[in-house]
Amino acid sequence: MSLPPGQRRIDGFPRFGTHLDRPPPAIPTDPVIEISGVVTKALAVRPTEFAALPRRELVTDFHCVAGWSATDLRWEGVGFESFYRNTIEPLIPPETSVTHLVFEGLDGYRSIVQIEDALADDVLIAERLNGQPLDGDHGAPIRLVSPKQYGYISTKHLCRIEVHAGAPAETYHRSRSIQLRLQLVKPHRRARVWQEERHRYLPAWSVRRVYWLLVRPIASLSARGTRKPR
Ligand SMILES: Nc1nc2c(c(=O)[nH]1)N[C@H]1C(S)=C(S)[C@@H](COP(=O)(O)O)O[C@H]1N2
Ligand SMILES: [Mo]
Repeated sequence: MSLPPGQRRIDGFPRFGTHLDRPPPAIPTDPVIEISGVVTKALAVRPTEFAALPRRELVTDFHCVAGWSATDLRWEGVGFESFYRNTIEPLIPPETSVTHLVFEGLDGYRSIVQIEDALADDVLIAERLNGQPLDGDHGAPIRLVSPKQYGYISTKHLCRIEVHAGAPAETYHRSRSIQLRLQLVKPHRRARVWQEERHRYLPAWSVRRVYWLLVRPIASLSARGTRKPR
Protein backbone atom coordinates (compact mmCIF):
# COMPACT_ATOMS: atom_id res chain seq x y z
CA MET A 1 0.00 0.00 0.00
CA SER A 2 1.27 3.49 -0.77
CA LEU A 3 2.10 6.12 1.83
CA PRO A 4 1.00 9.76 1.99
CA PRO A 5 3.36 12.36 0.46
CA GLY A 6 6.68 12.85 2.25
CA GLN A 7 6.26 9.78 4.53
CA ARG A 8 8.62 6.82 4.86
CA ARG A 9 7.91 3.41 6.32
CA ILE A 10 9.61 2.67 9.65
CA ASP A 11 10.07 -0.75 11.26
CA GLY A 12 7.96 -1.29 14.34
CA PHE A 13 6.13 1.50 16.12
CA PRO A 14 8.35 3.92 18.05
CA ARG A 15 7.10 5.83 21.05
CA PHE A 16 6.87 9.49 20.14
CA GLY A 17 5.75 12.63 21.89
CA THR A 18 6.52 15.98 23.39
CA HIS A 19 8.56 14.94 26.42
CA LEU A 20 10.18 11.68 25.53
CA ASP A 21 12.81 12.02 28.22
CA ARG A 22 10.10 11.28 30.76
CA PRO A 23 8.41 7.95 31.33
CA PRO A 24 4.73 7.68 30.34
CA PRO A 25 2.22 8.79 33.00
CA ALA A 26 1.10 6.17 35.55
CA ILE A 27 -2.20 4.46 34.80
CA PRO A 28 -4.84 5.60 37.32
CA THR A 29 -6.50 2.82 39.34
CA ASP A 30 -9.91 4.13 38.26
CA PRO A 31 -9.44 5.81 34.87
CA VAL A 32 -12.12 8.20 33.61
CA ILE A 33 -12.64 10.53 30.67
CA GLU A 34 -14.00 13.86 31.84
CA ILE A 35 -16.36 15.60 29.45
CA SER A 36 -16.40 19.36 29.92
CA GLY A 37 -16.92 22.63 28.03
CA VAL A 38 -20.25 23.71 26.51
CA VAL A 39 -22.15 20.86 28.14
CA THR A 40 -25.17 21.09 30.42
CA LYS A 41 -23.23 19.20 33.08
CA ALA A 42 -19.68 17.89 33.26
CA LEU A 43 -19.48 14.10 33.21
CA ALA A 44 -16.85 11.50 34.06
CA VAL A 45 -17.07 8.40 31.87
CA ARG A 46 -15.38 5.14 32.81
CA PRO A 47 -13.96 3.04 29.99
CA THR A 48 -16.03 0.11 31.36
CA GLU A 49 -19.11 2.08 30.25
CA PHE A 50 -17.95 1.62 26.66
CA ALA A 51 -19.20 -1.94 26.93
CA ALA A 52 -22.59 -0.78 25.68
CA LEU A 53 -21.09 0.57 22.45
CA PRO A 54 -20.22 -1.58 19.44
CA ARG A 55 -16.59 -2.72 19.35
CA ARG A 56 -14.52 -1.60 16.41
CA GLU A 57 -11.35 -3.10 15.00
CA LEU A 58 -9.26 -1.17 12.51
CA VAL A 59 -6.06 -2.10 10.68
CA THR A 60 -4.37 1.08 9.62
CA ASP A 61 -1.13 3.03 9.22
CA PHE A 62 0.04 5.72 11.64
CA HIS A 63 1.77 8.79 10.27
CA CYS A 64 3.96 11.05 12.40
CA VAL A 65 4.47 14.62 11.24
CA ALA A 66 8.23 13.98 11.46
CA GLY A 67 7.88 11.75 8.42
CA TRP A 68 7.78 8.16 9.66
CA SER A 69 4.83 5.86 9.13
CA ALA A 70 4.20 2.71 11.13
CA THR A 71 2.16 0.33 9.00
CA ASP A 72 -0.60 -2.22 9.58
CA LEU A 73 -1.36 -1.47 13.20
CA ARG A 74 -4.41 -3.29 14.55
CA TRP A 75 -6.36 -1.04 16.90
CA GLU A 76 -9.39 -2.15 18.93
CA GLY A 77 -11.83 0.02 20.82
CA VAL A 78 -15.00 1.95 20.12
CA GLY A 79 -15.75 4.27 17.25
CA PHE A 80 -15.41 7.87 18.35
CA GLU A 81 -18.56 8.83 16.48
CA SER A 82 -20.73 6.37 18.38
CA PHE A 83 -19.17 7.51 21.67
CA TYR A 84 -19.93 11.11 20.70
CA ARG A 85 -23.55 10.43 19.68
CA ASN A 86 -24.24 8.31 22.77
CA THR A 87 -22.39 10.08 25.51
CA ILE A 88 -21.43 13.60 24.54
CA GLU A 89 -24.23 14.82 22.27
CA PRO A 90 -27.00 14.36 24.89
CA LEU A 91 -25.10 16.81 27.14
CA ILE A 92 -25.10 19.62 24.56
CA PRO A 93 -27.80 22.32 24.78
CA PRO A 94 -30.08 22.35 21.70
CA GLU A 95 -29.03 25.74 20.22
CA THR A 96 -25.34 25.06 20.62
CA SER A 97 -23.37 24.13 17.55
CA VAL A 98 -20.14 22.32 18.35
CA THR A 99 -17.13 23.29 16.24
CA HIS A 100 -14.09 21.78 18.01
CA LEU A 101 -13.10 19.17 20.54
CA VAL A 102 -9.97 19.25 22.64
CA PHE A 103 -8.51 15.88 23.67
CA GLU A 104 -6.29 15.99 26.74
CA GLY A 105 -3.90 13.33 28.04
CA LEU A 106 -2.75 12.52 31.58
CA ASP A 107 0.64 14.08 30.74
CA GLY A 108 -0.99 17.45 29.96
CA TYR A 109 -0.81 17.04 26.17
CA ARG A 110 -3.75 18.54 24.23
CA SER A 111 -4.89 18.15 20.63
CA ILE A 112 -7.42 20.52 19.08
CA VAL A 113 -9.66 18.87 16.50
CA GLN A 114 -12.39 20.24 14.25
CA ILE A 115 -15.67 18.42 14.82
CA GLU A 116 -15.91 17.04 11.25
CA ASP A 117 -12.45 15.49 11.56
CA ALA A 118 -13.22 14.01 14.98
CA LEU A 119 -16.42 12.43 13.66
CA ALA A 120 -14.76 10.78 10.64
CA ASP A 121 -15.66 7.12 10.34
CA ASP A 122 -12.17 5.79 11.17
CA VAL A 123 -11.58 7.72 14.41
CA LEU A 124 -11.43 5.43 17.44
CA ILE A 125 -11.03 5.53 21.16
CA ALA A 126 -8.59 2.65 21.30
CA GLU A 127 -7.94 0.35 24.24
CA ARG A 128 -5.90 -2.33 22.49
CA LEU A 129 -3.12 -2.47 19.90
CA ASN A 130 -2.09 -5.62 18.04
CA GLY A 131 -4.06 -7.87 20.37
CA GLN A 132 -2.72 -6.42 23.66
CA PRO A 133 -4.01 -3.75 26.02
CA LEU A 134 -2.28 -0.44 25.21
CA ASP A 135 1.07 -0.09 26.96
CA GLY A 136 2.52 3.10 28.41
CA ASP A 137 4.48 3.82 25.23
CA HIS A 138 1.39 3.94 23.07
CA GLY A 139 -1.13 5.61 25.33
CA ALA A 140 -2.38 3.41 28.19
CA PRO A 141 -5.06 3.10 29.32
CA ILE A 142 -6.91 4.60 26.31
CA ARG A 143 -6.09 6.95 23.45
CA LEU A 144 -7.56 8.64 20.44
CA VAL A 145 -6.60 7.25 17.01
CA SER A 146 -7.31 9.39 13.95
CA PRO A 147 -5.53 7.63 11.09
CA LYS A 148 -6.14 10.24 8.35
CA GLN A 149 -4.47 12.95 10.45
CA TYR A 150 -0.88 13.38 11.63
CA GLY A 151 -0.05 11.55 14.86
CA TYR A 152 -0.13 14.71 16.94
CA ILE A 153 -3.94 14.66 16.77
CA SER A 154 -4.08 11.19 18.37
CA THR A 155 -3.85 12.08 22.06
CA LYS A 156 -2.50 9.26 24.22
CA HIS A 157 -3.53 8.58 27.86
CA LEU A 158 -6.86 10.28 27.13
CA CYS A 159 -8.46 11.71 30.29
CA ARG A 160 -10.54 14.69 29.16
CA ILE A 161 -12.59 15.84 26.19
CA GLU A 162 -13.52 19.52 26.05
CA VAL A 163 -16.45 20.49 23.87
CA HIS A 164 -16.25 23.92 22.18
CA ALA A 165 -18.70 26.06 20.21
CA GLY A 166 -15.95 28.21 18.67
CA ALA A 167 -12.19 28.06 18.10
CA PRO A 168 -10.61 27.13 21.46
CA ALA A 169 -7.53 28.76 22.98
CA GLU A 170 -4.46 27.26 21.32
CA THR A 171 -3.11 25.46 24.33
CA TYR A 172 -1.31 22.34 23.17
CA HIS A 173 0.17 21.38 26.51
CA ARG A 174 -0.30 22.24 30.16
CA SER A 175 3.47 22.55 30.57
CA ARG A 176 4.55 26.14 29.81
CA SER A 177 7.85 25.16 28.16
CA ILE A 178 6.30 22.50 25.92
CA GLN A 179 3.47 24.89 25.02
CA LEU A 180 6.04 27.48 23.90
CA ARG A 181 7.77 24.97 21.66
CA LEU A 182 4.53 23.72 20.14
CA GLN A 183 3.32 27.27 19.51
CA LEU A 184 6.45 27.88 17.44
CA VAL A 185 5.70 25.07 15.01
CA LYS A 186 1.90 25.49 15.16
CA PRO A 187 0.13 22.30 14.21
CA HIS A 188 -2.13 22.51 11.17
CA ARG A 189 -5.83 22.96 11.95
CA ARG A 190 -6.85 19.93 9.87
CA ALA A 191 -3.59 17.93 9.84
CA ARG A 192 -4.75 15.69 6.98
CA VAL A 193 -1.89 13.43 5.94
CA TRP A 194 -2.90 12.97 2.28
CA GLN A 195 -2.98 16.76 1.84
CA GLU A 196 0.36 16.99 3.69
CA GLU A 197 -1.04 19.56 6.13
CA ARG A 198 1.89 19.32 8.55
CA HIS A 199 1.94 22.82 10.00
CA ARG A 200 -0.15 25.95 9.97
CA TYR A 201 2.43 28.25 8.38
CA LEU A 202 5.60 26.28 7.58
CA PRO A 203 5.34 24.73 4.10
CA ALA A 204 5.67 20.94 4.19
CA TRP A 205 8.74 20.81 1.91
CA SER A 206 10.64 23.12 4.26
CA VAL A 207 10.47 20.74 7.22
CA ARG A 208 10.88 17.32 5.61
CA ARG A 209 14.71 17.32 5.64
CA VAL A 210 15.11 18.71 9.12
CA TYR A 211 12.62 16.22 10.43
CA TRP A 212 14.43 13.29 8.88
CA LEU A 213 17.61 14.31 10.68
CA LEU A 214 15.70 14.38 13.96
CA VAL A 215 13.98 11.01 13.74
CA ARG A 216 16.96 8.99 15.00
CA PRO A 217 17.92 11.22 17.97
CA ILE A 218 14.29 11.42 19.01
CA ALA A 219 13.90 7.65 18.78
CA SER A 220 16.84 7.14 21.14
CA LEU A 221 15.50 9.76 23.54
CA SER A 222 12.20 7.94 23.42
CA ALA A 223 13.91 4.69 24.42
CA ARG A 224 15.48 6.48 27.38
CA GLY A 225 12.03 7.52 28.61
CA THR A 226 10.80 3.96 28.83
CA ARG A 227 13.97 2.17 29.93
CA LYS A 228 13.54 0.60 33.36
CA PRO A 229 15.70 2.12 36.10
CA ARG A 230 18.76 -0.03 36.89
N1 LIG B 1 -0.67 12.35 25.68
C1 LIG B 1 0.12 12.50 24.59
N2 LIG B 1 -0.38 12.14 23.40
C2 LIG B 1 0.38 12.28 22.30
C3 LIG B 1 1.69 12.84 22.36
C4 LIG B 1 2.17 13.21 23.64
O1 LIG B 1 3.30 13.69 23.80
N3 LIG B 1 1.36 13.02 24.73
N4 LIG B 1 2.42 12.97 21.20
C5 LIG B 1 1.69 12.96 19.92
C6 LIG B 1 2.57 12.76 18.77
S1 LIG B 1 3.46 14.11 18.23
C7 LIG B 1 2.61 11.56 18.07
S2 LIG B 1 3.47 11.38 16.63
C8 LIG B 1 1.90 10.36 18.58
C9 LIG B 1 2.88 9.22 18.76
O2 LIG B 1 2.21 8.06 19.18
P1 LIG B 1 3.05 6.79 19.65
O3 LIG B 1 3.93 7.22 20.79
O4 LIG B 1 2.05 5.77 20.02
O5 LIG B 1 3.93 6.39 18.50
O6 LIG B 1 1.24 10.62 19.81
C10 LIG B 1 0.63 11.87 19.91
N5 LIG B 1 -0.15 11.88 21.11
MO1 LIG C 1 4.30 13.47 16.10
